[in-house]
Amino acid sequence: MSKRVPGNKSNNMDMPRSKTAESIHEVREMEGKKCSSLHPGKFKPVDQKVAVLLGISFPIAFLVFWKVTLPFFASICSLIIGVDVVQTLAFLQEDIMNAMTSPCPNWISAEERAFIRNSSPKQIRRVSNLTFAEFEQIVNAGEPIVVSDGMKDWPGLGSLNCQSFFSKYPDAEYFDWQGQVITPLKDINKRKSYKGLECAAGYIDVRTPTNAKYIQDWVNQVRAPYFLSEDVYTREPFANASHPNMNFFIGTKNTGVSPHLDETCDTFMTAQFSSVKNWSLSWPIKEEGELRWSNPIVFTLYPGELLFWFVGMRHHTEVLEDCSLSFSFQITMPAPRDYFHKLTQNIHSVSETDREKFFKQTYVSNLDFLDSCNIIEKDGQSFITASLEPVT
Ligand SMILES: O=C(O)CCC(=O)C(=O)O
Repeated sequence: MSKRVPGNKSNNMDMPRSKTAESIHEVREMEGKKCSSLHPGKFKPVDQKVAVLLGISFPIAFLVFWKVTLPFFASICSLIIGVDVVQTLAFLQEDIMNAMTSPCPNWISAEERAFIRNSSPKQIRRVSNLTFAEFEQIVNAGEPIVVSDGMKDWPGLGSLNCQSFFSKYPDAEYFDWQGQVITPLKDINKRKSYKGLECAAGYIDVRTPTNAKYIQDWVNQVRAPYFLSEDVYTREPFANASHPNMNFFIGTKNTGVSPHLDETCDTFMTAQFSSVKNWSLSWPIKEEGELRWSNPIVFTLYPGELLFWFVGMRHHTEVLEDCSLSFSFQITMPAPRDYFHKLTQNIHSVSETDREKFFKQTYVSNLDFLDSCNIIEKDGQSFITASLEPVT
């Protein structure tokens, strides 16, 4: 006798058709009992319409919760527990949302974004055909400035961009902020967890032993700005051609550098070679007896432009498209005299506790770094510098 196995096709062949259908129905009903606790005894496959309805309504419900319910409760809470707590929660909400929607690590917090959004109505001054006397006057006042024709005679302008830079200097060492690793440029597309140049943002320090062999080549790509009397970034005794005070920044779209302050006395000159970048700059001001950061001026820097900014200035950058390549130089001459005097006066007019609180907003580690800066005269020129020692 052959053994009958339920569900075996050959065993059901000789059954009447309606009986087979009945058995299948029974088996399905059994299966339904096993796996559905919502409707014990009855299994109904989910209706397609219901599935579509659920698929649409869930995101809508989430959106309503995120955009309406949560803000509504936030405003109720602000009345009960105070605006600061609610503001912190709102920043947290924005940080979570950014972390969920961006492929790159969050390089700027919601709180810092809010600081930048609250920008000054003042526009940055853009100049061209500048003379040294005009430049000296602008620097003296510490007014950040863009010189739109600043790189007009620079050999690297038009030919240097991220791709040409990567292929020309394959073993140059690049420090990637997201991964916190040093990578040779030829491997920039092979960074762990990223496809191609995705989220790449970092810098090249020209003075590492591997990079130093390219210094002369890099110096050859640039010129002393036409409105300066001489080459201020390779000028003795504060720098020289083999130790120029320069660094390179590389960044892809939507990456950037969060607001920070460089603890140095020098003036910065940034030269934009490729792509466009948004910048913000702010500086310490005193209002109603309190030290605070001025509302930032926000502007875009385009290829071929030079930007000058000064000691004590808090800044952030964000790449707007493709891949940005820029060089930053630290220069000491001419000195931002009036600006520096006002700055130190403001900083020292408040208590040490207040000064500490103020600088901590921007992660300054050496609270007294400004005390090491001096303005000196040499060969009929004024310099701002932390040291008289030649750079060796
Ligand atoms: O150029 C940039 O993107 C950042 C520059 C910067 O933060 C710096 O030089 O300190």
